[in-house]
Amino acid sequence: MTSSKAPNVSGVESPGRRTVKSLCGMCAVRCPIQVEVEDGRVKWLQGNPNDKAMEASLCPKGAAGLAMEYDDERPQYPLIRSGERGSGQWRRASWDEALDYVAGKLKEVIDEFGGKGVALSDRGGPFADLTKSFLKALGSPNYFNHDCTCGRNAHHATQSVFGLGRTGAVYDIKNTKHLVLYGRNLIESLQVKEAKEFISAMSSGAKCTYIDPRASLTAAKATRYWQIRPNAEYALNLAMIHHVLAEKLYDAEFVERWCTGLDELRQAVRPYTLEWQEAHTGIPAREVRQFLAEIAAAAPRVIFHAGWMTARHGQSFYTSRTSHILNALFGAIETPGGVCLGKKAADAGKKDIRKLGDRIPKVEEPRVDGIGWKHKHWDDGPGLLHLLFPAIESGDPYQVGAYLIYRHDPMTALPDPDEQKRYYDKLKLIVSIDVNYSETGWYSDVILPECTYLERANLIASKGGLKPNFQLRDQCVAPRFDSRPAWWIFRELAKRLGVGEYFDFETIEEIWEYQLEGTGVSLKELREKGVVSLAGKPIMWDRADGLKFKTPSGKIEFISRKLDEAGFPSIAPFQPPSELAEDEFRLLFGRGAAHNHGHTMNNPLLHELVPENSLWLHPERAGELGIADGDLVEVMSDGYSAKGKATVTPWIHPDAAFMLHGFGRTVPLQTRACGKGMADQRLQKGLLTVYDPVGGGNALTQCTIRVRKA
Ligand SMILES: Nc1nc2c(c(=O)[nH]1)N[C@H]1C(S)=C(S)[C@@H](COP(=O)(O)OP(=O)(O)OC[C@H]3O[C@@H](n4cnc5c(=O)[nH]c(N)nc54)[C@H](O)[C@@H]3O)O[C@H]1N2
Ligand SMILES: Nc1nc2c(c(=O)[nH]1)N[C@H]1C(S)=C(S)[C@@H](COP(=O)(O)OP(=O)(O)OC[C@H]3O[C@@H](n4cnc5c(=O)[nH]c(N)nc54)[C@H](O)[C@@H]3O)O[C@H]1N2
Ligand code: SF4
Ligand SMILES: [Mo]
Repeated sequence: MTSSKAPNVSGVESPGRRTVKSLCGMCAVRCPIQVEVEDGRVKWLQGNPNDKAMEASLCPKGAAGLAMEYDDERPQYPLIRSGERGSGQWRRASWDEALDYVAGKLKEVIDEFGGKGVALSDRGGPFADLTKSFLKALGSPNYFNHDCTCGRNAHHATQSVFGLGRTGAVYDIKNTKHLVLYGRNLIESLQVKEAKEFISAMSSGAKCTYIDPRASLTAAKATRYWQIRPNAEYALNLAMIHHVLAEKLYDAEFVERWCTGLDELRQAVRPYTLEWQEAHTGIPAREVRQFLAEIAAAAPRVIFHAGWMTARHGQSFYTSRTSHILNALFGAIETPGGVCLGKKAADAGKKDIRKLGDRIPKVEEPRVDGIGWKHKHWDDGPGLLHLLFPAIESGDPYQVGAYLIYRHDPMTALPDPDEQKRYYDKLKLIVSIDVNYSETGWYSDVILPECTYLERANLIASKGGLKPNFQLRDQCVAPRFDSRPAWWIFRELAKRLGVGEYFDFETIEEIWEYQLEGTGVSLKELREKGVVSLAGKPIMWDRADGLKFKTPSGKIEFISRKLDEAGFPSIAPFQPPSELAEDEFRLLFGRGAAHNHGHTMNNPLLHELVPENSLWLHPERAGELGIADGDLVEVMSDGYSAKGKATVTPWIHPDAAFMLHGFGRTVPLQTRACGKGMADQRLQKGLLTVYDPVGGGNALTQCTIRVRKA
């Protein structure tokens, strides 16, 4: 078996100029891009001009793709650990050697525990057919992704109301009259198209109410900002629903036609008046009353954003759930400027792409995290990664021995990396497939370097929305180092494990042809355009008779039968956040426009823009501690502390402290980022297995800290 040469897409090494349509890979939004290549080098990156909403632009991270590509501080060849885990001692390996090593260990695990003893997590998204198929071929149900620390609560909440996943609720921001955001920081935690739509709506006179304990740049663009007490917005939503029902501000016709459970909803929110919420949220009742009058006047062109990430506490699920109930009460469903229902290829009358997994027999084994059998109210797709850890420790319901990590960094993305290590130490094999040195990669047994997004091609992506489409990430240049694309890596492992028949593709073009068969879309067109839309215009269903909800009742469920069956209330009583001791702060976190999670901190350009994070503190609280703006502070949580600068500002709630996520890197080979700033996930001590019991997502904002001047 020879694996000495990277499997380049044909033509990629030809001299001269080429223009390639592809997808950005600097974050998981995957904006359509156009790449100018000259003599095998990337010269210019911009948004795909065919995509009108992109207007050829990129965000700062997208533009810094060039700096990432030509940076040498990334893994350049396979590495096998030669010292203790985490010791930073590695030896260089050839691909054959590294793959033989990984396959050998996987075989041992499979012989001992069966295929189900192999778990894998990745970044999810439209390319996950590859990793899911790999596991399926091994007979493992244990596919996980990042989502337990991202959108899971909002996902499950959206399912409980509409029967659709989180991304099945499509916000028509461009045409809205009033957008309500609960910490959804559209301007900084951005997707290029969405940020542009927001600015365009605001310049056409739309209003935005932004609710967040700290004022982000989105607050600066909003027409109203409420500095809400952290983790209390569910109280606000309950009271708003109460008021909307009591004052009959809702769209009775829409609710009568499409919603179930109105009477029970009315009953459930009876105790929660606008005055009641004031004590919990700090938002004056009269302001909420005025706000709801504005919303009622603008309805149905209004959006209560159910969140992507936002606050992550024990009742996040109910916050998202009640936001969608508010959307439904105002009739803001499947209407311009409201929340539209996502469509798939079939809704455009087209055949979707074929999956690699279609050819592989179904796995009958139960998931190790209990989802689908023990926990039936959760979607079994990517499960909940935090539930893998206790199973690794207890061997209940069965033993997992190997963990493959592809485009994921759990020691940055999940709380308390030190606690994670305890679990990892029970595994026989940990492999990281990454383009960077991740925190988890550094603690693993083998690092397999993937080619960067500019150096590789991916499977074709099928994307839902109002205009479902197919998208292609094409290869722009040959890899600079001894790295390989994921499809090749998993194929090579599959071959070594005796399931190569399911991955019998020599080139990515063969995979693309397989995927496109019968769809009516040609590879030629896809490569020319980068994105091929399956519908001429946005598909909107008829609100009189054509809406489709995949709930048990076929309607919008204010009261969910599925939740009932699982023993959870559809509208739970509000639980105030735990009391803070006098010297405690609730640690909040979020993103800035210049970085993506923890993997751009070492990018030469982005590092220059934002080299470290700081701790936001309210002047009153900072004053009590003798801390002035710019002072060095020590931030402490149970048994862990970090040092960084203080930003003293009234734009943060006095109960809270805030920092950007992703800093405080520890891998010494990332010389720019190593040791700079503070790592929020390391401060989240003891929270690895603390989660919202109904939504399933990690309760990250339940973290409390103490601060002193350093
Ligand atoms: N404390 C705290 N925890 C959080 C968050 C937070 O704000 N605070 N945010 C949460 C959210 S919203 C999310 S989505 C998750 C994100 O968590 P992750 O998905 O883990 O985050 P990323 O840094 O995007 O990517 C993970 C890894 O993918 C690698 N990578 C990037 N591009 C490629 C590529 O092309 N190929 C390969 N093979 N690897 C690549 C990166 O180098 C990085 O090591 O974290 C969550 N966890
Ligand atoms: N530049 C950039 N853009 C990104 C990403 C990135 O890494 N960088 N990541 C992408 C990903 S994976 C995701 S999930 C999205 C996340 O996008 P968002 O959901 O917008 O999430 P965050 O940036 O984490 O912002 C969270 C905000 O919630 C606020 N918050 C904290 N507690 C509360 C509370 O109790 N109530 C309210 N109302 N607000 C609260 C915080 O103060 C913070 O401002 O961003 C995406 N876009
Ligand atoms: S939002 Fe920025 S980094 Fe993310 S895909 Fe789009 S251009 Fe790239
Ligand atoms: Mo996320």
